[in-house]
Amino acid sequence: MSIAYLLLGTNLGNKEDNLRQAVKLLKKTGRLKKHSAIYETEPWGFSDERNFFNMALSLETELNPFELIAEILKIEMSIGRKRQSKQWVAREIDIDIIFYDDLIIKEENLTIPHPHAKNRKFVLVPLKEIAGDFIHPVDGKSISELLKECPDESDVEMLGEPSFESIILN
Ligand code: PH2
Ligand code: MG
Ligand code: MG
Repeated sequence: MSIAYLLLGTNLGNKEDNLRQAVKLLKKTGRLKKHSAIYETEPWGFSDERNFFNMALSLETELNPFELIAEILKIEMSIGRKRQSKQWVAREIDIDIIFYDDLIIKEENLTIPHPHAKNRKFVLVPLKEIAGDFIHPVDGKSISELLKECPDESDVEMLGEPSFESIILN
C-alpha cells in the first residue's frame, strides 16, 4: 500500500460539484485517508476572472503511480475536462499527484513530486493541513517549511469544509 497526495483544482462550471464527483470517483482507486478544507484561490500563472476551488487529499492505494495517473486522466475526462494544447486554461477539474510515498519519478508523462508544488501557495496551503510534516523527497524540507519560504503572494482563502457526502473518509 502506498500513500498518494493529490491536489484537486477547478474553476469552471459548478466547482463544488466537480470536487464532489472527483472525490467520489477517486475513492474507487483507493481509501480516502485525509482531506483539507476547500480554498478559493486566485488563478496562478494565467489570468482568468474565475477563481479556483482547490483542495488536497491523501489516498491509500494499491495502484502504482502510472496506474493511478491513468485512472486520474479518465476521471478528469468523465467530469468534462478537455485537454488543450495551451498550458494553463480554465478547467472543470485538474487532479495532480503531488507526492507518491517518497518516490521521485521523471518520465515524459509523469513527474513526481509535482515540479511546481513548492512555488505555489494554492498547493502548499491545503497540503499543509493534511501533511505539514511530510518531507519533500527532492528538497528535503517539510511542507510547513516550504510554505514559509514560498514567495507566492497570490490570494488563498479558506472557504470551509466540504459538505458533500463523498468526502466521508474510508
Ligand atoms: N492550476 C494550474 C495553474 N494555475 N491556479 C490556481 N489557483 N489553482 C490551480 O489549481 C491552478 C492554478 C495548473 O494546473
Ligand atoms: Mg495542475
Ligand atoms: Mg494536471
